[in-house]
Amino acid sequence: MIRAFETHRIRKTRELSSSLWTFYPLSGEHAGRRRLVPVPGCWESWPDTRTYRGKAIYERSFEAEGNIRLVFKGVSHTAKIFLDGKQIASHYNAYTPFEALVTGLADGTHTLKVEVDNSYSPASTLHIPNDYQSYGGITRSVVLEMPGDVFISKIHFTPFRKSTADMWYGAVRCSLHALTDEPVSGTLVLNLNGREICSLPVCLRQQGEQTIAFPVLAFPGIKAWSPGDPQLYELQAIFRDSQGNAVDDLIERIGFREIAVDGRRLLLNGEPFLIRGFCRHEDHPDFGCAIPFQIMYEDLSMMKDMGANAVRTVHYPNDELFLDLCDELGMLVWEEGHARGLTQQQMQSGLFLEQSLTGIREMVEAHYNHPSIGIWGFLNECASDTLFGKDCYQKHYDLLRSLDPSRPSSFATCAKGTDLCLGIPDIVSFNLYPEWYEPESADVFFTKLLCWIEEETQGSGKPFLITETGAGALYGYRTPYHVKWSEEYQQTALRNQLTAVSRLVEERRCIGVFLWQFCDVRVSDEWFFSRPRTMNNKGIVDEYRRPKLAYDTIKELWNDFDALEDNVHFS
Ligand code: ADA
Repeated sequence: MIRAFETHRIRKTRELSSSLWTFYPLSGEHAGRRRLVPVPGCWESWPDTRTYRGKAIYERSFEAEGNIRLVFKGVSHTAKIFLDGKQIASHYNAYTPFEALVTGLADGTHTLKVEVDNSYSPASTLHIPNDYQSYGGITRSVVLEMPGDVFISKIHFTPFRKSTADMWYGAVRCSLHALTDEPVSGTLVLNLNGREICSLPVCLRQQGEQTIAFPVLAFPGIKAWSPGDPQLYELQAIFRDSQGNAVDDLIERIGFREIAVDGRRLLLNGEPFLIRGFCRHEDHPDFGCAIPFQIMYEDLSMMKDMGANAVRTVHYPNDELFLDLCDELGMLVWEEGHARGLTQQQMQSGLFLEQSLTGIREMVEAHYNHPSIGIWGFLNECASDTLFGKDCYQKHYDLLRSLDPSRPSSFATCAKGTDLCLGIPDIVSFNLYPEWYEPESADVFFTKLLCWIEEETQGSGKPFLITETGAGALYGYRTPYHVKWSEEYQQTALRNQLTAVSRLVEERRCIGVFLWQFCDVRVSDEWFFSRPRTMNNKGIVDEYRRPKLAYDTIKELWNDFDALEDNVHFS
């Protein structure tokens, strides 16, 4: 399954995933041993390769002729793509999509070979041993597209209102890609829910991509998107040639919503928005990071059942299918660029800046149109307490701003008392673990931190968000002694943390919280010393999504947040 909706009605496409591919590792005990494996999937899910770190080959054949575009939604973590023995693309980073374009392919059967590498090495600055697992494999879907000589490569839709009036407007840009040297003219048409709303004559004079901006469009009678009422519309761009034949199309699902920072408040469609969210890793014991659609749905339903209205995609961009579900089911998303816990020394590695900024660019480009994405996140808990780090943070913020001025961006830090970067983001966001790593009560701890932010940093006057809080519990470990790692301890810690957050919300000093974390996740072996079971056990549900005691507590407390939200609205 590629997306939760149809993305083309004219362009011919075929899914190459949702099928078995030939697979073999290139080194280790089982080097060269061929077998059939499912794509998408992680090789850690199969007996011979549960602990394999290295290179492996995936192969399959397909029939095609003419122009083809192979779209890989995610390969973990480094990919080299070969078609009929010739390399046609390469890509680093498991969590962003990429494509390979080939023209003039002869009619017949072609062999696609993907070399996948999940090694830790100096060539990989973001996939490193960490407090989550970097898996190996073709972990998201693969699509074969067969475009004509012109295809629409992107639609870029930005909704806005003038003041807070009811009328919605949209800025639409389309990128067209010509695969021929001959000039091509035609018409670019936009349809909203099947009805034409605009068309423009276009002339492509040379090969390559050209971006066309439509004049600002007014959209009367639109219903806005919000988590409580996630209204979606279908925006289809069609390219017609000079004879009027429909040559190519691209469909996006859009929503009309505005997200903005106003003083200390976060506004969604002009109204204060209170975040009740979960941090969620793409992780499951049976599937690694290649999460099936049904599990994505189940995760979101459990979050909603507890009263959540938001999700933070720690610590990397997520599968588009998950974002499609957030759009459709109504969840505000903090989507995060890939980087967790890097020291200054790691950030100084030659490749870091290029790999991290490329990841940001690819994330925004691929996910720009999702109405559910409300905040872009970057550089979780990296060296924001050093001058070198500050320069990197500024570069990331500036890039995000230039790619998307329509959404706020922020980073999650834990540098209490030492962060040098709080002047940079639109929202000041902290990961805080009172009553777990920190002995102080949540109430005292949050208050002290806020005083420091307000009195001594450039974060003063900005919205304040808690991007992580929580405590560990081993599923099924129940004891009357209230010790750490018990379900009872986690339940109490979360109750205290959430009660302290709601007090800050009442005082208009906090815009909400993302709990750490939705489910228990596997971590790298190197993290065993502070992670029983080599898992991060702060999930509210365990890795199989079985609820711990804290589940009902959150559900109860987030009901109270509903009342708080009304209160914030009327202030
Ligand atoms: C951090 C970090 C998370 C996780 C968490 C924890 O705040 O951002 O990735 O490691 O701590 O469980 O300690």
